[in-house]
Amino acid sequence: MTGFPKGFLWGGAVAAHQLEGGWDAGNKGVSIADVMTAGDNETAREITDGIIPGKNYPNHEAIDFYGHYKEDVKLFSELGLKCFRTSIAWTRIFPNGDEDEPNEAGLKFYDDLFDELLKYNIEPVITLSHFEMPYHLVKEYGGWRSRKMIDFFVKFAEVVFKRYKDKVKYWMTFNEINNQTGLNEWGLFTNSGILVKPGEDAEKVMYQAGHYESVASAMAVQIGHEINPNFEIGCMLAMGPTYPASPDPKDVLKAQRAMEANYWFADVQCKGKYPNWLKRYFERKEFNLDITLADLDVIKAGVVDYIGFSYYASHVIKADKNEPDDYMTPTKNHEVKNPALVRSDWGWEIDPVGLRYALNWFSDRYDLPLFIVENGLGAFDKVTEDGKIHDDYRIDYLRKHIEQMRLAVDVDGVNLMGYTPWGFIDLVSAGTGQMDKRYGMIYVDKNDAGEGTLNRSKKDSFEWFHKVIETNGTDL
Ligand code: BGP
Repeated sequence: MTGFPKGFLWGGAVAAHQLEGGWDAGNKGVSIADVMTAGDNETAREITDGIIPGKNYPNHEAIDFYGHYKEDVKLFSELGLKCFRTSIAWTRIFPNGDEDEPNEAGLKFYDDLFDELLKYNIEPVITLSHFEMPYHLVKEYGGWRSRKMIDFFVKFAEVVFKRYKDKVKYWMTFNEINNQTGLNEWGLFTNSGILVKPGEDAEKVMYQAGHYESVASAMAVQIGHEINPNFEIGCMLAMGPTYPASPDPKDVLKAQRAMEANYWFADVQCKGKYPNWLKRYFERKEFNLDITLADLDVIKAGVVDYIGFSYYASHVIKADKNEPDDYMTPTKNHEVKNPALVRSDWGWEIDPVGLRYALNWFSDRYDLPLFIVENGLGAFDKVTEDGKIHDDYRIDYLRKHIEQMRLAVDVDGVNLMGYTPWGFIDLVSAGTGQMDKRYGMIYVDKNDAGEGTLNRSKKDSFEWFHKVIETNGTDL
């Protein structure tokens, strides 16, 4: 066994809107995350029209990393992190998104944060857009339904690439781009700032927005490489493999089609072209999307350097008897439970072997370096009488996933750059807008009602992960 390569990027991942707080500090503008309500498993989060006092609290204050970043980064260094994945809040740099000049106070905050990280030899890994676009762009332009978004995003990217060119090497353009535009059950594309209008073809809107985001991503990759040829700029996809429910060839084909439908962005961002099935699909559906020849050239020239992806769970799919031959109907309707797996408190199917499957799937298709930039267990943590959190369930989850990563590297020859578990410091959940779905190795004293001291403390998983990093993944 050779184990993980030297220089493997062990780290932790977060996103600006889920931990920073300081929602209006330093001239920051209002982001789409700032106007969202909290939800739970039954109630979906909603976008309110502007800020309604008391209703949009979760992301406003979060865990106030904005005010605590120095003590937090010190803790990250004690944990032994080699890298720290976060995003730059777009609204700190361009508060409305369409200004001519960037906001110096916002730029200065990230200068200070990156300096603090580098002081401890922690490499920043930066996502440009992580579910937090300026709300003004949603109101004025309809979010990613507008082509104008390409210019706004590329300008933002260029400004931060230039400013941090000597501090940041690893970048990603859009967090979970296949989720940004993903249709969800509420027909609301929160992540791309699109509210579907009654009577509108939601699927068409989604593909159009996905195209504009793909062009913007490819432009940013090209500009980034011009600014600093040493930049490593990746895509970022939400990966959850889909298995067939049975050996029935219809189920197998259905699962294959579901994988294509979920990961076509990878073809666009890694191969620089649309897959054939999707081009045919656009024609058959008569979408007549706004896709120009110049756009296709941009996409071709802006392929990424690596594939970043999140991995939490896998899915199982079943073809229904009256399945139309195109096999491309929304996958959710056909999902079934996997009897071989147990589920998290939130019903996510825990599947470490699926991570090895996912690594091989990406590796075989794209032959690019891979970076697992999110993985982890959302759970209810209990502070016990000794004042500690004994999260052996989290250790067990992470250990089993790291074991599968190691097999993928050692046995399958996958080129894996690093591993940054999600929410390694407790933060606001993107799905529920609540604090109680915790992923952290660092506990933050704050509850769903927004009460708590904000004190940070180490869970058992903290010491465990520290040892994992120290031994480069050999002592699990
Ligand atoms: C991913 C997002 C993260 C994060 C994570 C966990 O989709 O990129 O922002 O929140 O999921 O999801 P949740 O917070 O809903 O548990």
